[in-house]
Amino acid sequence: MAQQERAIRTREKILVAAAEVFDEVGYDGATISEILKRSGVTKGALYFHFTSKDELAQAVLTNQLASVPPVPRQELTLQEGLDEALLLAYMLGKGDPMVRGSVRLTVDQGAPQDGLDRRVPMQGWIDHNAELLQRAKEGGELLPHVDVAAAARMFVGAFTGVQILSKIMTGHADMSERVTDLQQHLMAAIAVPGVLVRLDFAPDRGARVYEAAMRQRWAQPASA
Ligand code: XVR
Repeated sequence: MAQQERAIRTREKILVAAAEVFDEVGYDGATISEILKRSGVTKGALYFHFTSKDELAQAVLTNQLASVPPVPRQELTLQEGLDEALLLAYMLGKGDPMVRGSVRLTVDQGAPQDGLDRRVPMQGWIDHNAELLQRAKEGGELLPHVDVAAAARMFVGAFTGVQILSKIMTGHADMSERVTDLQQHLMAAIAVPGVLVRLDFAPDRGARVYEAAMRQRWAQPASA
């Protein structure tokens, strides 16, 4: 059991190092030898867990949703969705390696045949948003015309767009403000008026959600 835990920690260390390198130099510029150096694990350990750069990158992509801790429950489901967006914006801005590396791998076009499946994290967010919006609908938080599947994709596409814009314009320094703008526009299009006025869009909310999410994560037994 202790041995199994050690293996999990070693795998995690390798993934964080890989994400760091992918964030800094992109998929094409990354080398296994640099990832190995960063990770501080032995060559044998690295090759036990991953046999190629492609496998490392795919694992970082697959880990994207799990690298954002669950946000604390809120009375309004739409506030939880908003909190997830502000939390993700905050983690990108503060330089969380897993989040940054994984997001860069997702949006970089890369060589035409680099073989990475970038749909994995994108489909994960779409499904996650659809589930959250469906709960919001059942709780009477959504305007009657809202198409849950369409809105779920709009949130992912719009977040990705402002993320790229913010990276180009400010190196992610204004991520929280851009995500607040985006959420104000999208929420106004889907929330009933009584819910819309109760939502807290404050850009600095992301930092507070992060602290609360981390406390909550450590207070719970480790799981998926
Ligand atoms: O769907 C998302 C949230 O509901 C907020 C709107 C976030 C989607 C993030 C997608 C990720 C991949 C590329 O960000 C990128 O820029 C949590």
